[in-house]
Amino acid sequence: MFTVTKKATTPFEGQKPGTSGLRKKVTVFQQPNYLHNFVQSTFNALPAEEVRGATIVVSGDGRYFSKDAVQIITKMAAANGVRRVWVGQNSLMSTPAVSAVIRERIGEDGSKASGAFILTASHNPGGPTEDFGIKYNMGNGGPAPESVTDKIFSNTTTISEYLISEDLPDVDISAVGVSSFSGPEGPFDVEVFDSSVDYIKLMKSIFDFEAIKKLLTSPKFTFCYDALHGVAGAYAKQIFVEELGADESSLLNCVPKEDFGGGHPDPNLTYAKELVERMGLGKSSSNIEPPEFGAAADGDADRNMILGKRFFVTPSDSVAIIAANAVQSIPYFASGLKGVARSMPTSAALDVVAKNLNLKFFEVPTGWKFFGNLMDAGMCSVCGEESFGTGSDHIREKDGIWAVLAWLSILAFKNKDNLGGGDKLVSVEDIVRQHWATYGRHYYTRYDYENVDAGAAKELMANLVSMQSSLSDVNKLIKEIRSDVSEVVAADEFEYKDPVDGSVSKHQGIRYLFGDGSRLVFRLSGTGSVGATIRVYIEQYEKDSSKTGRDSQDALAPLVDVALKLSKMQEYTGRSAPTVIT
Ligand code: VG1
Ligand code: CO
Repeated sequence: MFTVTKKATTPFEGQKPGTSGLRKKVTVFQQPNYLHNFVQSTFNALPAEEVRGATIVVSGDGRYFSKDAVQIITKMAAANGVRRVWVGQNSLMSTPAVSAVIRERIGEDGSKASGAFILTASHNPGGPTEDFGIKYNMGNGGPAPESVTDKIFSNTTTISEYLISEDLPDVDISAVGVSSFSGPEGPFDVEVFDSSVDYIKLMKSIFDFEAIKKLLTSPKFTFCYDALHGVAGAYAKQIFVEELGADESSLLNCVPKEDFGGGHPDPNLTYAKELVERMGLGKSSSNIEPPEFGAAADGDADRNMILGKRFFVTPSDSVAIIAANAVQSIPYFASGLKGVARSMPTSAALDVVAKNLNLKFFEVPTGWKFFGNLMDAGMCSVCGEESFGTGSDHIREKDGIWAVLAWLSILAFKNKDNLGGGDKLVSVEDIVRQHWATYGRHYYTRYDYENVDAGAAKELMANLVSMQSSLSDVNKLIKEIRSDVSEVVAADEFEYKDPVDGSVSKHQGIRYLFGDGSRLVFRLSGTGSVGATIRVYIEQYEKDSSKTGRDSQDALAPLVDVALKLSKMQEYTGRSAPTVIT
């Protein structure tokens, strides 16, 4: 029988969960008691019945330190009276799969999970000198709301002891099966399982796999999926190759690795280099014909990048296009959409679709946790963020593989009559251009300045806020910078009142709104682990269908100029160029 020990500890500074949990360097997490303090603070923030006697999930993207963390959290769960811990084989479970497991999985004895520790730093690099992360998801499958994360943080500042069962043996997480133990309060089980079973079942209940299979096995269609060595690889082979008949050679980097093969597991044009080359968007001019469709995922597989042949789909367009086509193409949505939502910095492409289709529409702060309340209340079916996050109310996280299946469904629907004959396929690019012709185009780009001095970043933001008090001064400045840019008509810091529970979130990004519908948004990232990251979001709407075919960076050049000079980017940060442009 295992025992329970009470260990004395002292608080660590800076354990405040950010946009999506606590993310720090692995070396920070490896300090004695660091992880323990955060886990105990989380247990203490939850209602007793969600800990004592409960079933919780512990898993993640498999990054370095995950295996150690699983053992530590399991021993602490046992000591805190948890009845059962569910672990993905080899500690692997994508963030969307965790959400699905919380919502859908029923254990052999009828048990259901009340929440999950997700071990991931998402799109941040992994390895002994890189990042680790942890976040807690609730019984609805979604990230803990601010009320809970605030309580976790406040607990971390006063913690003096934690509970752990040190004599509970390490569990072999490489093999599927249940290990049963007995403790002072009765039995304690650890069940290791392969979450792809639950996840694939859910995907099959949403999409028409037969229709997608016809597309993927058509000799006219070619496909490529890059997991960037993240956890998506654990699902990709089964879904795309075994279920849907894609060729095995269409999978790139689909073996999950603790350090993501040394790469940056962020699916964008900068970091998904291999895929970008293969899709004909790279610098090398290969004469191999690129595939019709390409996609990539981030470390924990909740993000997606969608590419056509030599064509990039912006995430803001992607969610708008999925929303516009969902009812016809995806069985799950056949009876209509309950509403749609986007994060504030995401372009207004979705707004135009909502207006045209007469759908309820919501604009929420950055981060997935704000979508969950709307979905739980039956107000939102499809949502997305500019940061390569797209999803629906099938779970309460964004879902990278879901987004790929959504796009394949749209392609399958549009091509259902021309897969066999000599007709040309409707391509990803055709779909996007058609969408722009119908709804207009939102030119969009994001500039990221990573790892800048935190003090300088704060000052830059404070200056942008203080300038908002005089728009006439702002407009004078803008006229000096670029006379071809329209006037700022409103400027504020975005504030969100949750329509379901009335909670208010302030300081969610600095906005400058222009007369012609253009927008500049400035935010500090809440997911980095060192220094500060400044994000600048630049958007311009073009309704005239004869002008929607321009190069995006060309079209946005005047606004970019204004954004950088107005914010005095170089003056404050010393940077003459951003780290990443998406
Ligand atoms: C970033 C993105 C945000 C996203 C968050 C989590 O946050 O901007 O849209 O929800 O990452 O994504 P921030 O605060 O750094 O801008 V990730 O894939 O955890 O999965
Ligand atoms: Co992620």
